[in-house]
Amino acid sequence: MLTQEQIDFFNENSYLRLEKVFNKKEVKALSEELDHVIHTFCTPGRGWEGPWREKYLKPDEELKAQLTAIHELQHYSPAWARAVLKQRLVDSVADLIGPEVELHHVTLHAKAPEYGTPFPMHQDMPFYPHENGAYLDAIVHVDPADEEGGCLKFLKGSHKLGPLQHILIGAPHLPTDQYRIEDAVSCPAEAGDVVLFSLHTIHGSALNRKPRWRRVVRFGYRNPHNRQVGGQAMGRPGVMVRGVRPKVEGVAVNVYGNWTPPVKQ
Ligand SMILES: O=C(O)CCC(=O)C(=O)O
Repeated sequence: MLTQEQIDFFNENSYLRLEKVFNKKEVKALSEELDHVIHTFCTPGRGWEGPWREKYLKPDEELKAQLTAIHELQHYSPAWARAVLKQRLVDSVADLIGPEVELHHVTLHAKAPEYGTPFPMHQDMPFYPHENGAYLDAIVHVDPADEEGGCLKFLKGSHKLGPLQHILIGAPHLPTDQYRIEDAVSCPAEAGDVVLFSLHTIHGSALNRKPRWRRVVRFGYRNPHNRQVGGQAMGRPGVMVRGVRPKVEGVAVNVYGNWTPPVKQ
């Protein structure tokens, strides 16, 4: 699915933008169903906390900054349930970490207009650590995002550093003086584009200053052989989106959740 040029780009830059993965009609359905979920289930919050906020935001911005988040949209909306299985997307992910691909989680980040909360430079590893780097985040753009609109930013080549020690005050983040957002490469994207990056890629994003929402949704995909060692959704089996689940030592597929079925006599 991916060209050698795209794979080389990912290996060198630690991210890859896939253009027009979702067409206009699909984006419209994703956008409308997402708005329904947001209005029915979400309350805007301040976004990630921590000392980094003083470095990224002026005092008035710090007070006004807003972010709306919710997990597992595929449980709320058929358009999002279809999206996690999108063939071109899961085949592209498989080219980088496959052949089998398991969905690990889905998370919305909707930055509010004019004061949409930024994200400090970080790896996603501390949020859901895994044994190795065979894990990709796929950021589905429901709205376009450019420099002024709080687009994603990446430190080139950073995924090769492996897991790094993060500051654990507020949300995990990296020291702002060593991993500077000013040194990162911006990745503007259009609605329908998907940006892939590794669990170990150092990334962040600036304030959304545009007078409209910037909605993106993160799909976390892993090779099912890559065992999770802690954090978000630990122990929860995910939907296999490519290939059939392999048996992996130490990974139980606990379809009962916390309920123990009665023993049938
Ligand atoms: O939504 C953003 O701008 C940043 C997203 C991010 O840092 C993440 O999904 O890990």
